[in-house]
Amino acid sequence: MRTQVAIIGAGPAGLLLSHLLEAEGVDSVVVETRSRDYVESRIRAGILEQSTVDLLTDVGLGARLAAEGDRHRGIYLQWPHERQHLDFVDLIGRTVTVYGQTEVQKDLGRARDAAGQPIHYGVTGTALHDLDSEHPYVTFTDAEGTQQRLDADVVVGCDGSFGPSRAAVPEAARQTWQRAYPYSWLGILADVAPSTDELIYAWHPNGFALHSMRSSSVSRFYLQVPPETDAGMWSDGQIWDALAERLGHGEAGWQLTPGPITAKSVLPMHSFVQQPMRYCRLFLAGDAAHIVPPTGAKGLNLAVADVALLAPALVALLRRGDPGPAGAYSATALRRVWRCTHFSWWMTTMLHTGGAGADPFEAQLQLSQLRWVTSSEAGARGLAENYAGLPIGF
Ligand code: RFL
Ligand code: PHB
Repeated sequence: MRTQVAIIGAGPAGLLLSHLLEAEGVDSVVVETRSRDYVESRIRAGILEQSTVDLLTDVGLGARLAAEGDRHRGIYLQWPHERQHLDFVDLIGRTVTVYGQTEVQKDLGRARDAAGQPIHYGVTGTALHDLDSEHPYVTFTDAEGTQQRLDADVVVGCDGSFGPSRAAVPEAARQTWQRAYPYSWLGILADVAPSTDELIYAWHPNGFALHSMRSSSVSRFYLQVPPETDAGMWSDGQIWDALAERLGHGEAGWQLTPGPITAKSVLPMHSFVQQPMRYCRLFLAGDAAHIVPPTGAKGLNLAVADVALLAPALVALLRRGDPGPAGAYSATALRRVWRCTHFSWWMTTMLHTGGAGADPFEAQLQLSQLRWVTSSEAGARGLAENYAGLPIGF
């Protein structure tokens, strides 16, 4: 097989890249280890920045998003006896939209179907070759068990944190940074109407809690738990009790409504950046190059921002023979990556508490910071600008 762009991974980064390239007349082939059902049902992010919504809309992927997405003006930040609303529209004139990654993934899948896009699901043994030559290629075994070779002008690693692309950059040519956080999130999905109109991020001495949602009848919640937690250790009753305690803010008139839990999982929290995001004929985009803890809701948005920058760069390279934008891709993308890495780290460390052995000094600093970002216009604007999104190309 031969294509212009070999894309590894059919997550949001890989499928959106293939969509953007096709609109500009550049062909691509996508290879993916999982099944289509699996990638379209895996529950992950839920919040789209305005720039993500604008981009998806501009490229013809906005119809269902406009009909079913729920636009929010802001978020609540809370700590015991206080719940404060930050109104992003008043602060910076931007909104965020609740629309699950599962839905983005389905919209992208349908658009690729309509375009007759070749996507190889269920492949094994993906390997990258000759990236430092003019003729890179990818090999894999397809779902029928046949060995395949895909020749391309460039290879793009959109294969998330467990794929082979990031390690295909020779060690001497890459630099990585990482931070593991001493807690995880227990996430649940419940068939119950949200008990809030907008997301609640709660600081609590027992640990952070987040009330999010997917629709008017489906709620999403997260609880800070110790890193070695097994989701099975928490009964449904214990989860609802912990959520009610941490999300309650001591005011009469607010109650958390529990409901049937339909999914339960634990996700570790870490930060990771690898640079550069280009090595010869290999480009990295999305989680393949960087991971953020989910507290700032940045992971999916950052993957979209990478690809929004990479697609025109590849079009310039492959259609016009102009290497300029592709040469600038890594440095430009990394500016936003580091901004979001900082913001996600900052939200995470402001909101998570130490549990047993907690440092009482640190807790006071966190509470002081929370009071400042909710009472100072300058503080609130800084958070709003980072959360609701910097413009594409920042
Ligand atoms: P993805 O979505 O991980 O897609 C990468 C794809 O590459 C495939 N792949 C391979 N394909 C071929 N050959 C191989 N050898 C391959 N190895 C892997 C994978 O099967 C997969 O389909 O990366 P992408 O496209 O960069 O998109 C990034 C986002 O998915 C990610 O940033 C967010 O979902 C992060 N994230 C969350 N972000 C939030 O903002 N809020 C959340 O609540 C949230 N929850 C999560 C998350 C990420 C999770 N992961 C990665 C474990 C929950 C989880 C569990
Ligand atoms: C989610 O709805 O899954 C979600 C929302 C906001 C976050 C993280 C996850 O910061």
